[in-house]
Amino acid sequence: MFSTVSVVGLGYIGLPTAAALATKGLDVVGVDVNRATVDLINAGQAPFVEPDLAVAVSGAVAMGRLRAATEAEPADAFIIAVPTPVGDDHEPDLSFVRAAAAAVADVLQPGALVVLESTSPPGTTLQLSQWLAERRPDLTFPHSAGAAADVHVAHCPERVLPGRIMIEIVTNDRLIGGVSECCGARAKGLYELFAQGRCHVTDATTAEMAKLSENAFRDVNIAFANELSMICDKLGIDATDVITLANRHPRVNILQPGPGVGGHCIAVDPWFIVSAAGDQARLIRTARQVNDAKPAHVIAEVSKTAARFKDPVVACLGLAFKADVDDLRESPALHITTELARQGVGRLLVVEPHITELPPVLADTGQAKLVDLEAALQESDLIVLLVDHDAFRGVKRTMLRGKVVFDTRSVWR
Ligand code: SAJ
Repeated sequence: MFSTVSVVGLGYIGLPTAAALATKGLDVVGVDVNRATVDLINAGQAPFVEPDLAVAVSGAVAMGRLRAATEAEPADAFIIAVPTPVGDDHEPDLSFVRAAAAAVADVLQPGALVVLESTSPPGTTLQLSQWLAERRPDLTFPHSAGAAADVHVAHCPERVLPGRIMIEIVTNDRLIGGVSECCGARAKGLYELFAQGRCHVTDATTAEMAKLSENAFRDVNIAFANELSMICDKLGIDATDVITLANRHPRVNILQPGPGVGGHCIAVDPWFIVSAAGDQARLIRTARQVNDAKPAHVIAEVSKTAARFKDPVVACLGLAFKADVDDLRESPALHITTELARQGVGRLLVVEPHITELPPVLADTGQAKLVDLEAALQESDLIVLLVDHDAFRGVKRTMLRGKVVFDTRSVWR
């Protein structure tokens, strides 16, 4: 039985999960180190843009089912949803998981369940169990005590798509990896309280690897599309035509090339596999390299063309890592725009409907100005479409007349 659940980490995964549990009548305490996030949530507001999240948070807070705090408190179950980034060397950085483990360990009581939702390298959930045990020698844990353990530990990787989180958090199937069989069964009981998809139970390392495989699969497929687009640029033919025609085959489904792969998931998680099995993960590593090389290709193409103009005005449309989100993390669009500004290719007019001021990395170049779409279209010589936001799809083609257009997302065809 679960009546209180603590969600550690109130970001893109933790907060929607907390809201989903609270909506089902559980008492949820969200824990975050960021005081501003905690204050906003307690005021019934969501600290980032995600469809339907704001209403879920304000409803859950108003009903008294959800509150936030900066310190962990005892609960029947803990869900850890903290970042698992990679360092500059592409090695996993588990420091946030370790800090969350310490915070949870200090308030653990016998009978509690601890679930790791953060996408993690193989072996992390077992490691989590060990970290908890090191801090709580008075309790037993499943990596050593198995079914008899005082505390249950499991992995349940998040699998929701930014932009559709509130729908997918309920409808997606879940993978549940128990450190022991009874840990898996217990975690399944928790997720079945709000998940309508099936909960598939396995061991912790298999669940970790299955989640990483999902994102590596997508990364490899996007890399194929991006590589094709660079080949087509060299051959002077249109990659979108090539892909559209190839996709008329019943067993071919090539994804969309873009300015590169961004976000905190697909651009990161495949490195966990490379780190765990570098000699074997050759295709996965190469795909990462191909996708990481795409922004430089776009920058080179735009700079080459801009050099033909005297004092060109360049409109960069979109900074987010993908359509219709405000998330700039690991965004190729932001990287490309910043690099164009640093290289001084011209006066940059930046349009990003989901933000109100330029991020410091771009503002600090002193070369870019945030403007609205209409101004950018009117004043620019070159237009670089970097994100397929809905707001850009409706642009009248007459507005593009006489301009040089780089449509990296094939929106205006
Ligand atoms: N992209 C392309 N071409 C495409 C598809 C995507 O260039 O055809 C780019 C996007 O613009 C973006 C990046 O790839 O920069 C990733 O976007 P995405 O929409 O493919 O995925 P994410 O990172 O938003 O979410 C993924 C999802 N995983 C899979 O679809 C296998 C999601 O279900 C995961 O929960 C999420 O990673 C995660 O948190 O791991």
